[in-house]
Amino acid sequence: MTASPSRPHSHAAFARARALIPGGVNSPARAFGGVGGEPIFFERAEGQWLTDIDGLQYLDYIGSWGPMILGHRHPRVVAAIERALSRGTSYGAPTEGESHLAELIIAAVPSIEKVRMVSSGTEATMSAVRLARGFTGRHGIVKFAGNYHGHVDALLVATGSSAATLGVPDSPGVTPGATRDTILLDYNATAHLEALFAARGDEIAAVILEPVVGNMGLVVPSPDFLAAARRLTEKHGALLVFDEVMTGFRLAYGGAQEILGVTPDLTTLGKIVGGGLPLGAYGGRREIMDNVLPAGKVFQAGTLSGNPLAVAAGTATLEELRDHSPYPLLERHGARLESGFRAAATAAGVPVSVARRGSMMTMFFQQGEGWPVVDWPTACRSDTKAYGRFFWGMIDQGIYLPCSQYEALFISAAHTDADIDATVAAAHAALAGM
Ligand code: KE4
Repeated sequence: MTASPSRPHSHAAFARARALIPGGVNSPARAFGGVGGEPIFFERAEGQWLTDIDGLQYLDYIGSWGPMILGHRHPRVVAAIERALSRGTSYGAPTEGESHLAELIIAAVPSIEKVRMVSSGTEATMSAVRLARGFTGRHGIVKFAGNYHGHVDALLVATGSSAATLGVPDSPGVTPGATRDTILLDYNATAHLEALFAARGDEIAAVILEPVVGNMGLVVPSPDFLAAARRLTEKHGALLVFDEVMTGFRLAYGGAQEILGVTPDLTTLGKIVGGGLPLGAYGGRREIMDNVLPAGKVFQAGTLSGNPLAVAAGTATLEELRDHSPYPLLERHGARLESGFRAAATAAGVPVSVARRGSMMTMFFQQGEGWPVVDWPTACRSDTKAYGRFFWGMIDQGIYLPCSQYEALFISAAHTDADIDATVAAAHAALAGM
């Protein structure tokens, strides 16, 4: 099933966009490459609902790839943006709102004593890597296959084998020089991480990882993996960087680090922290952050960093999350959706493995050899075509899931018990038809 027959306006819009914008989209994740067919164009959203340009409505389980934890157009967020808008849009000068948002972030995230705001998650991770290298005077950056940290040259490296390998550029235009100092391991490969540090610990500036992975589908860390990363970086004078662009304020108000009990040296944030407007951030211990220009010498800058509208949206979102914690509700919804999807797959005789943390979940279409999914090699064993059939089966019932097997779905605080029940019923129908 593709978008065009039942969505003529999206079909026409996509044809127009393709002539103007590479692939017709401003981010490849939206292109439906992982599920086939044409992307659907949307024109409005409210709460847990999306409306496309053909007037069709969908329960939204992408939430703009994470930011919309409160649902779309939350009244408190809309009002905050409108108040900020009435005073202007961008000054290129400091505002007190930025300090207020900084105070909220510092109060929430265990590892952050000082924070710098930027305009995207990519800017946050790029800046954190530069800062780690500037602070330690070292070059080596360790990353993990299946962990995505935005389109930073040094972190755009192929998913390598489970042994420590020198990063190989993953995209034309990323030069060998850009990834020469990038070391790639498999996620949860604790023994390999220990061996790497034993051999090259004094070369390593930082280890960067998703403390709960969303970008190969949902993969949780094994208990010893994060503990080893924390112990080894401490022992060898490297920094531990948690990329919480996706998990920050998502898994808990203090992010994954609050629930996992491991405190990194630096944390990167994005998505929810901007409340759906362009805002990212990176922060950590004062002694590290005070190396960032103009306090220190590590360069980083941005015309729209700390933009007043984005700061207003982020501040309202964090205050709402702090004042009315949605996390128990999100956990209840997640548990019901997980058990419902498992039951639907069992009833249909479709082999799947389901991974979930809070309101982030992935149903991998595979079982047996690759089960459970613990790293990129096991995630790669998924039947992406089967996922594509499931995706379209759900779309045809008005359920908008991530358009890739290698993404996590997101439940919002706007979703209701009835929405979860309807989604499970749709999964039964979609899987039965596979
Ligand atoms: P942005 O530059 O897209 O704001 O953030 C990059 C980024 C960094 N770190 C993590 C853990 C992330 O998940 C992301 C971005 N996530 C993808 C979805 N998996 C964004 C969707 C897209 O690229 O359009």
